[in-house]
Amino acid sequence: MNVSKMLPLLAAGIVALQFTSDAQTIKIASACPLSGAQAALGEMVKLGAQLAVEEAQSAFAAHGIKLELTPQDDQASPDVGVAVAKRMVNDAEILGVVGHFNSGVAIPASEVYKDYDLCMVSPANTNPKVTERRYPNINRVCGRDDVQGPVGAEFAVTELKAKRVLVINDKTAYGQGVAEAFKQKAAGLGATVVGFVGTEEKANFQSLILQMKVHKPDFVYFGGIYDQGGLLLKQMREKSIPAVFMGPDGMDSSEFVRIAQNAALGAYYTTVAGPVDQYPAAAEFAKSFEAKFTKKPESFALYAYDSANVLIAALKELTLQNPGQTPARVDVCKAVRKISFPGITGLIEFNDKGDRKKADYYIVQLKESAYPGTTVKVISAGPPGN
Ligand code: ABU
Repeated sequence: MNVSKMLPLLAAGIVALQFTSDAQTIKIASACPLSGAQAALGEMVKLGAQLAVEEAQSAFAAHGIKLELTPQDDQASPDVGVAVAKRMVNDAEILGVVGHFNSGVAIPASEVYKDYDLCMVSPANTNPKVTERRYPNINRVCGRDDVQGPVGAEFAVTELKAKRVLVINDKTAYGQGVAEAFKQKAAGLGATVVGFVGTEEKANFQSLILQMKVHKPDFVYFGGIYDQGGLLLKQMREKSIPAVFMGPDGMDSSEFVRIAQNAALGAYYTTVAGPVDQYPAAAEFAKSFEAKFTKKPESFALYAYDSANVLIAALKELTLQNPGQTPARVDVCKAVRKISFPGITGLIEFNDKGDRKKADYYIVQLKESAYPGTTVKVISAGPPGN
């Protein structure tokens, strides 16, 4: 049966997709932690990308192309991420990567992608270095930590009146970078930074809590991910540390609230991926996501959906230009870089570094111990220097 005859039947759900052995396959990979302590955030990235790919499959099938998602688990580890990247560049059918989640993984993995012109669109990497290297194949649809950190600091000092600030980080490229950016801005606005501490501790934060008892901060900023941040906050409250708590978008997960429990009440986080209710265009996406996966989409699922759709739009354009030919990876990179795509998170266009021309930054408070919190402020900004 030829493809044009199949389409009405497909639309009616009468036949399953069938491809001859010479059908062209194009794969989009998702690359994020699917196991380990950060798997909850990684799952949102994978599912967002999966929904976008599944929605696009029939359009590609009409041109004899089998579009697939190939989910990869980088375990939030730079070494595993590089190994995954090396494997992916050798699969000629992979023409784009949605990921990674962690900047500390994306930075070394993208050194591999660069040599093979494999296009990466990250829904979540916020460290400036991801795009500051100006690689033509590396892009992000989210904002950057040199804006996110200062946005949090300005809110902390000018609106919450933070005076004595303890800044903690997880010693990763992401956590340390965003904590530095927060610290500099908070100090510039007149707050006293009583300490800047890196920790890889995952279970027992008593030595940090001892420092809080000594230095008496009225504000604690934690640059890192929810698995550490949630537990740190829980243990702070158990030891009656009253300081206001804020973290960056690494806290943007229902797992943060599950781990911190009642201690989450009142905490703040900044995020580059706002709650679903902040995006009117995401209502349909949210319905389809919940119907398909029987769970609500969290913020980074929206950004992964948009990242995948940016790649899909570029691939559609290229396959229409040259029917029957697999697009060259380098052409995918070029098409993505010049895209103007109306995503569910707004218009997506990249500058010459691969940063989104205008990104949104949210300040969210957990007014109840329930995710997502309440958006208290939204700032739209371009990347620094633009
Ligand atoms: N920005 C969310 C945390 C991931 C990262 O950039 O490392």
